[in-house]
Amino acid sequence: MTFLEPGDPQTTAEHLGGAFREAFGAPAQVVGRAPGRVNLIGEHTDYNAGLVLPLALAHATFAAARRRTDDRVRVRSRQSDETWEGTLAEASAAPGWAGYAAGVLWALAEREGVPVPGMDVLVDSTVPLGAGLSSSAALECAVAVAAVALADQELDDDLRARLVRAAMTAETEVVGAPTGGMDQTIAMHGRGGAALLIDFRSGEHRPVPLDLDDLGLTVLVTDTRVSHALHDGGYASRRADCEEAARLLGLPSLREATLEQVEGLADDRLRRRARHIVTEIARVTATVEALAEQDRAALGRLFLASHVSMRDDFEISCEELDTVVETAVEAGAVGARMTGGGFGGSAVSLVPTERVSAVVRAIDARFVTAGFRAPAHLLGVPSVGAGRLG
Ligand code: GAF
Repeated sequence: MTFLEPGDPQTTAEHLGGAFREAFGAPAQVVGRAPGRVNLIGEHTDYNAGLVLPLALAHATFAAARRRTDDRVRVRSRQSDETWEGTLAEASAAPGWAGYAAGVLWALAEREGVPVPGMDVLVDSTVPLGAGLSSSAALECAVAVAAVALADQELDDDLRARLVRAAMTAETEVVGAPTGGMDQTIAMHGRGGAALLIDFRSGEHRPVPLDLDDLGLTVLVTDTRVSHALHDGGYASRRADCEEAARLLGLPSLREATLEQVEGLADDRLRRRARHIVTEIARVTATVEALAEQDRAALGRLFLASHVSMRDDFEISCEELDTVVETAVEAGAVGARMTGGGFGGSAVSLVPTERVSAVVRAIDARFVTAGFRAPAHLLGVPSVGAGRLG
């Protein structure tokens, strides 16, 4: 059974240090690390002022950096070997992956007033790219952490909040993906052994202990390897539908809507979109309660209801994701659902630990029979949020 491994952070950082010296001819001075995430439940609710319950993965992105004597920025990735170079001002228009890495430096300096020196940056990642596990936010946050470490700033709660905002600005304004903030928040505030309940109306978040041993469950994440991109039309059109539904109901956001109000919407598509949001927010609260009560059956029902809602009402699933969910449950998972933005990417299953091998084998076999590309699996171990290494 092979899982995508997160690797040991210190070893990854050492390799990155060696590669940095080769790429830029001098040693790195700091290394920032930021994790990917898997969302347990609460999908597309963040930009509706709702609730989400993600956990930070052990899989992470690392950014090694060195201060320059001029104000230029060079960012390079071990994944693509492409270098982007320019001034901080030019970073606001950096294309492709550099939009996240250099864009966040621009946002830190220009929007958050955080001093950012000229620097060379090399990144490496164990978060699978394009798998709906928030590799973009991990990239933004790892670079941001490295930048503030170079500027000798202490990463306290206030600075973490500014880094979250800068990472969101890079994503929405530089890359053009109108995302809601869950990924950046969990990357900066993740806790070992806990999921994070984030309330996007109050802006508050708190850890929700996730004692998987006590529950006898493993969080299995399956990447369908169907490509998923947040800057194409699907994500933005769901967001526009939600905003239109709230407007028609005369509400500031769907967080304020009741199911009764939503069922009264005349437009079938908007009614279904809004129904997903209202029921999904309620499922987040119910999941937190089920975790506290260690009620595995309730967790399973909530996961499946969430998946059905995303498949039928929000229409963001795909055949491969539906296949993972169906097969995982048939092979013994307590519950399973697609996770993240949708249109491909990953599913998350809660699997009795002794059934993990059987579930993985069943999914792999079903993908072969269906003629799908082989999926990849990893274990969702709740891990710590972004920080400086060493
Ligand atoms: C993506 C977005 F980036 C998040 O903000 C969130 O909306 C998620 O999709 C869906 O829950 O990861």
